Amino acid sequence: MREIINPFNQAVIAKLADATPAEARAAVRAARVAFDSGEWPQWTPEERAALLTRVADLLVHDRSDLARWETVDTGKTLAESEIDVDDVVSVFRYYAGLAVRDHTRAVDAGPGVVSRVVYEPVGVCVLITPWNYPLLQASWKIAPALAAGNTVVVKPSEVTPLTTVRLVELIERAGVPAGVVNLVLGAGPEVGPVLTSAPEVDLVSFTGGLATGRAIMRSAADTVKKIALELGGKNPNIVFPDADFEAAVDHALTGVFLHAGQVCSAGTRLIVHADLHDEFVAELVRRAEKIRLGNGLAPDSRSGPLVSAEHRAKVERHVAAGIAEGATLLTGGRRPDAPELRAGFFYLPTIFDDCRRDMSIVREETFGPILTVETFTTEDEAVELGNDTEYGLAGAVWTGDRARARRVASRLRHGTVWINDFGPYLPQAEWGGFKHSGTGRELGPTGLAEYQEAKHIYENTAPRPENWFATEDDPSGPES
Ligand code: TXE
Repeated sequence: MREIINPFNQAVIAKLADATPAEARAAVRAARVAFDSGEWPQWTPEERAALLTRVADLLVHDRSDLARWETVDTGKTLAESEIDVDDVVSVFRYYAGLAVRDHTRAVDAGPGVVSRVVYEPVGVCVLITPWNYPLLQASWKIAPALAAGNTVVVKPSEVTPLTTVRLVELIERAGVPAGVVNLVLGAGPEVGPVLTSAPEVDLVSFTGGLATGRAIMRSAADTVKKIALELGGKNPNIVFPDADFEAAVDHALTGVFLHAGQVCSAGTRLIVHADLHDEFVAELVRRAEKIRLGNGLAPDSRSGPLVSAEHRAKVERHVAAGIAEGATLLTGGRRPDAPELRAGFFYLPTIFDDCRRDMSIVREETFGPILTVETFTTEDEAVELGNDTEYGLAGAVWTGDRARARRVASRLRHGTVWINDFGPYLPQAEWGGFKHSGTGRELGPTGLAEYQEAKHIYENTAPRPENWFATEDDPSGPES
């Protein structure tokens, strides 16, 4: 039995059985059978949409319960967990709407031909999710996969599986046929490769770390699966001197310290104009030192702990590297002293100044409450710094000059760019990364298309021979 720990106090909140490799294979087979010969493929788009809407209604009904579980499992504040549940509801409703839209495209192929492109489900989809936004990430994959008519095998993170277990229960209560949604629990390295290499699987959608993403791509290569990967980021937040100071400071703070920085799109790289640097950074430090860390369930907590002891150890290694490389530690850089936080995996909001782009703390994803500060003087330099990363998930530009904002936004090589904001995403708008941040997109119409195959149906309404291979002595010669 695997013990699931509340990262605030290390209390065991659940015990769950990991799947064996044989059970993981059985889940894949169940999904295959349900796709190939079950009742699910006969469901109309309207019936699938109604299922997703029922799931959304059940989520609304169980909102506070789910939010509580998400908080004790991940450590994030209850307010964040509630927002997560609301977002998950929106995602199910959005894909219920897209499911019933007829995506068939008629192609004009001239007289005597009816040509159509239709969109069909890919088949069996393996959906692997991380520990930072368990419920949200599961919904970004499950909702479009079901909307498109696929069957799925869901593998949540072994660190925070609880709300995914609940979500799968809700989907069953909503009336999904047996075998359509299958849940596999367990450690990634053990059950993961079983799922990602299984010949019966057509697609793998994964959100998690870069190293695991690479391993999954390799593992899925022999069977040429479709792959969608979201692999995090090292996201620049560029601030010009003419930005709205109050708004920019506020968003810079939440952009990096929300959920203790365990956010793939966290604004971990502050790239601030030299003229604004001193005032801006001093204010950030002042506010960072006031962030109330605590139990996610307590209404006055503004940030919880890191998710695990292992993860905090990684953050500590990165901070040590930053100091060794010569970055100036302005605040944080250690665990908090407060006795009531000792049992949790807390780490103080940390700000490093005098950072250079070649430092590991600027280049590698820490996934913790660590902000690095770099400065620039020209627009070109800001863009160059913002793009100087192997990742390309998200970035922001703050300026009062709209023309400049749009210029910079169009030059940043990131999948999402915010202008005078940091963090929002919409179910209707694509989410995903350039470069090593991944391949494919979630959310929006492309988030559905990932789970569809395009099929061209070419119908000749007046067939006649072409006689391409006719010869002079062949009676079926070409017509003159
Ligand atoms: O994630 P993993 P980890 C980053 C972040 C973090 C680092 C490592 O920098 O510090 O990744 O975190 C499953 N085959 N992100 O190790 O391993 C695993 O069980 C198949 C960014 O916790 O990527 C879990 O369900 N699956 C990220 C999922 O992969 C495997 C969010 C993610 O775990 C597997 C989280 C394998 N061989 C961490 N090995 C983001 N993009 O937001 C593991 N898994």
